[in-house]
Amino acid sequence: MHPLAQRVLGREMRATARACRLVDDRTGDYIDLLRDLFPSTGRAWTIGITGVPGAGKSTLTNGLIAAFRKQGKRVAVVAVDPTSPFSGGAILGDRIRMQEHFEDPEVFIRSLATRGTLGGLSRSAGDIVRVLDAWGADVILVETVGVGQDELEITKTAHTTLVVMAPGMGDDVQAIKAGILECADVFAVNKADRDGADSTVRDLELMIALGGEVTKAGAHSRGHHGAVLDVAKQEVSHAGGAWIPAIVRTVASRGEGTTALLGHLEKHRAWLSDTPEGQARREARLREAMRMQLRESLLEIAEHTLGQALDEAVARVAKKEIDPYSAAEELVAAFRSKN
Ligand SMILES: Nc1nc2c(ncn2[C@@H]2O[C@H](COP(=O)(O)OP(=O)(O)OP(=O)(O)O)[C@@H](O)[C@H]2O)c(=O)[nH]1
Ligand SMILES: [Mg+2]
Repeated sequence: MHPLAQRVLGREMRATARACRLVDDRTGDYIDLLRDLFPSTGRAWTIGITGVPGAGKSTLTNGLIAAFRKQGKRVAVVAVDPTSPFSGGAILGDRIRMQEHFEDPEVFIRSLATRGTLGGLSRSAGDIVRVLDAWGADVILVETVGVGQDELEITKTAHTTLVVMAPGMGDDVQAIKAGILECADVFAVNKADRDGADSTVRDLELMIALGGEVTKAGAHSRGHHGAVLDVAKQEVSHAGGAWIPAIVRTVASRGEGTTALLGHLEKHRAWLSDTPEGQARREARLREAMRMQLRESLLEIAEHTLGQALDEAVARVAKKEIDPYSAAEELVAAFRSKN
């Protein structure tokens, strides 16, 4: 067994931090480490927390940590900052907001910097979640900044997804609704102490009511993501066992609404484990994670196998000697012949 794996399973904080770093950097024998940890995973409940910048995700996360700690649960937090690993701003802010929990040996907080590759961020996040699962976390909160494609990918690997909104962001609701509907299980309308919370709640209610239509349109335009969307469509149209996203008003800075929020998150967790629809959703998400892993692995193998040929193809396309479609076909043929 990987020496670090043993120590992660022994719940050593320092070793777990090192394991996370190894996995985040993807250096050395990190795959061996993940392989050894895998049998001890599957126990943790992963909650993805996403939403527009400044909506109050970290403040809410902080409240949730406290609530889970009260229940005696071990909590891990992964703060994903897809902007820049060097800006440090958001992460520093998160650290300040969560610092009361830094001394708690039952709380593990880890920031994750982005890596350049497409899908790299979500894969790293998924792998780190597995490390923390093996460490013995009961709950893993994954906070991502923003609502871009990367964040949606990350939330797809979570069991339960919380989307944090704040008043006065109506236009953002419009802009992100297709993506959000696919993944939101619970909405927190935070900063409910401010004007406009009611109208944000109404926007969301309307969006959920129209959900079937929106999701259908989404499924049409993004047919290749079929598996996940089909499940989403079912949830919306089969009212019986369907999960209808809950909306909770919160004032995170005063800890208001946290209990109600926790209640809805727990309901969703029960739905996942106790209903056929919930189980189908879990499977769809596992499949999505598998596809992500496969995509990266295949690309890595292909790049390795093709080596020079890939660069040559790029050069030929640049010189317009060949179109990119034919070049890709040639590369696939070359790859096939070598395997
Ligand atoms: N009035 C009010 N302010 C709040 C509330 N919740 C959080 N804030 C404030 O809003 C600001 C942003 O909160 P964060 O928790 O950092 O928000 P975030 O979504 O994590 O922000 P990023 O990670 O930068 O995207 C902070 O100054 C909070 O104190 C609330 O319920 N009401
Ligand atoms: Mg934050």
